[in-house]
Amino acid sequence: MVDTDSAPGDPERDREPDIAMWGASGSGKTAFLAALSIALNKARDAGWRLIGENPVSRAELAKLRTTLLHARTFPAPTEALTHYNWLIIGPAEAPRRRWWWPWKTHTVKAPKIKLDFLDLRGDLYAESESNIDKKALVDSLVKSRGLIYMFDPDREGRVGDAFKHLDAALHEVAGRMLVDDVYEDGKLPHYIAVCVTKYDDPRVLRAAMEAGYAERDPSDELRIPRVPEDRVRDFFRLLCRDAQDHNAEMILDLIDAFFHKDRIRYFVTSAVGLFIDEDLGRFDPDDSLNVIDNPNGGLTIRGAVRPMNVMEPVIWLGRMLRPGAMRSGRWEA
Ligand SMILES: Nc1nc2c(ncn2[C@@H]2O[C@H](COP(=O)(O)OP(=O)(O)O)[C@@H](O)[C@H]2O)c(=O)[nH]1
Ligand SMILES: [Mg+2]
Repeated sequence: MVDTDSAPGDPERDREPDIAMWGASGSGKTAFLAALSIALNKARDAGWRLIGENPVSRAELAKLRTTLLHARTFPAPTEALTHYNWLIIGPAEAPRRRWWWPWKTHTVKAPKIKLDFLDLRGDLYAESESNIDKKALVDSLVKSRGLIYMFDPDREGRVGDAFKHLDAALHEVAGRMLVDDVYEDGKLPHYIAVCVTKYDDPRVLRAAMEAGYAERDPSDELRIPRVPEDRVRDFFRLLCRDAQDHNAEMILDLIDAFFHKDRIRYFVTSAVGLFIDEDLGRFDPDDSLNVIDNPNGGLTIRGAVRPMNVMEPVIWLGRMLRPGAMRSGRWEA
């Protein structure tokens, strides 16, 4: 039920909801954030906005958006450990009346969620980040209550180190949070959105289509193949199975071991979305690539940027972490 009457000693009471993002370098974190502001802008009616809390974060947000929308390419790999503080502001609810004060309406504040994003050095596929970077990352995970965990199936197919990274990070966080008796059930208190990135990448899309995970909704004008919500976890398992590292299959077990089952959700995401030929007006499986190689050795985005499931994980976490939200992990309308 509604969690407004948590016990006075409850460590979760009155805390500011805070989301941290994490994933191997090159897994698509920066691109995801660039796409997040675009996705939130496109869906204005949903009423959620992303803003920078300080001048540096604001400037970076504008830069990321411009790179994707106007330069039509991906943000450059991060040079140094950078800490961004962004705020996601949700729609204010309708004013409420209280029974003991029925003549006065009580304005319900717009939900605010901190998005604490630590962009680690982006020297792609670096073997290990420095100790300072690691400490900052673990600090940010410990402080947060919502996690966005990025899993890049393409990288897993080649490098295969997601299990090693996840295992190490979760043990560090658990070592800091679970040794005393605050969380008596032995699980971390976070909600976690596990995001499979780069769905538009032909290897990922093909895997989804060939294994029958991608379905086209006849009511969707663009006929974009999507993995239905209730099958994403199984699709994730398939990708882990196909990974370079056989341990990858244990990623699901690892997540289950550390988090409450009803606080885990899986999403299939893409920062740029699939290519849609505007003349044809719908998805064509033989022409779905939205990125092409450019002469500078980078990638150019071909068509419109249509972020896929970029806003959804963040809003889900926002709703779950909102003071008074249902703690069951169920999507609350
Ligand atoms: N096809 C495709 N490639 C992506 C996507 N997101 C990221 N990438 C690629 O992955 C690279 C690394 O992404 P980046 O966001 O910098 O990763 P980070 O190190 O986790 O911040 C980018 O330069 C792109 O080439 C996506 O949604 N689709
Ligand atoms: Mg980055």
